[in-house]
Amino acid sequence: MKLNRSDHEVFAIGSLAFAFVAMALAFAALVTAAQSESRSNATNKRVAQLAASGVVGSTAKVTLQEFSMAVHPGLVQSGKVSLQVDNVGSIVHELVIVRAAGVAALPKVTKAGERSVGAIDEEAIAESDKMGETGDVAARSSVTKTFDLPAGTYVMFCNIDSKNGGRVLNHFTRGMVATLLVV
Ligand SMILES: [Cu+2]
Repeated sequence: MKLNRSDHEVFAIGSLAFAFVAMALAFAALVTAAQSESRSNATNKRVAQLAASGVVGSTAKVTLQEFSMAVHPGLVQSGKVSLQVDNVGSIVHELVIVRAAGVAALPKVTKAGERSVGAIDEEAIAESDKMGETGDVAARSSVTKTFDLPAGTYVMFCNIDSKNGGRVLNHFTRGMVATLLVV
């Protein structure tokens, strides 16, 4: 088939778009595979290659609001990791980052006391797994903070308790949690 110039261009743009989509899908699949708690050797090898490729950056954006936490991208390079934490909500939030296999692995408060039931029991987390926190991030404001993160899986959460008409409402229990993979 003989292609005229515009056909060539359409074909080229089409292949480029296809290559980009394929790359994005492969990347997403690898992130999912890498986040599973038991990685295969093949996945470990691909994660190592990806980490060495320079494709993975060392910054991520985290968006906080009532009541969710979203991180983009969810995969960063180990070492100094800079998190831009944007509170787009209308109340104060925070970001606490700890090393953990997953959300289920974190200790939870089982008896009402200083923290409400279901909140993360931060006092029960090993000091060596606590990577740091932003402190309070005011409504509609941003805080950028750098954390020193070796390769591993990290869970980020907001553990603030809000008083809501006499009831205590813990932000983690309402869904303010996200996972960050560091390779
Ligand atoms: Cu919060």
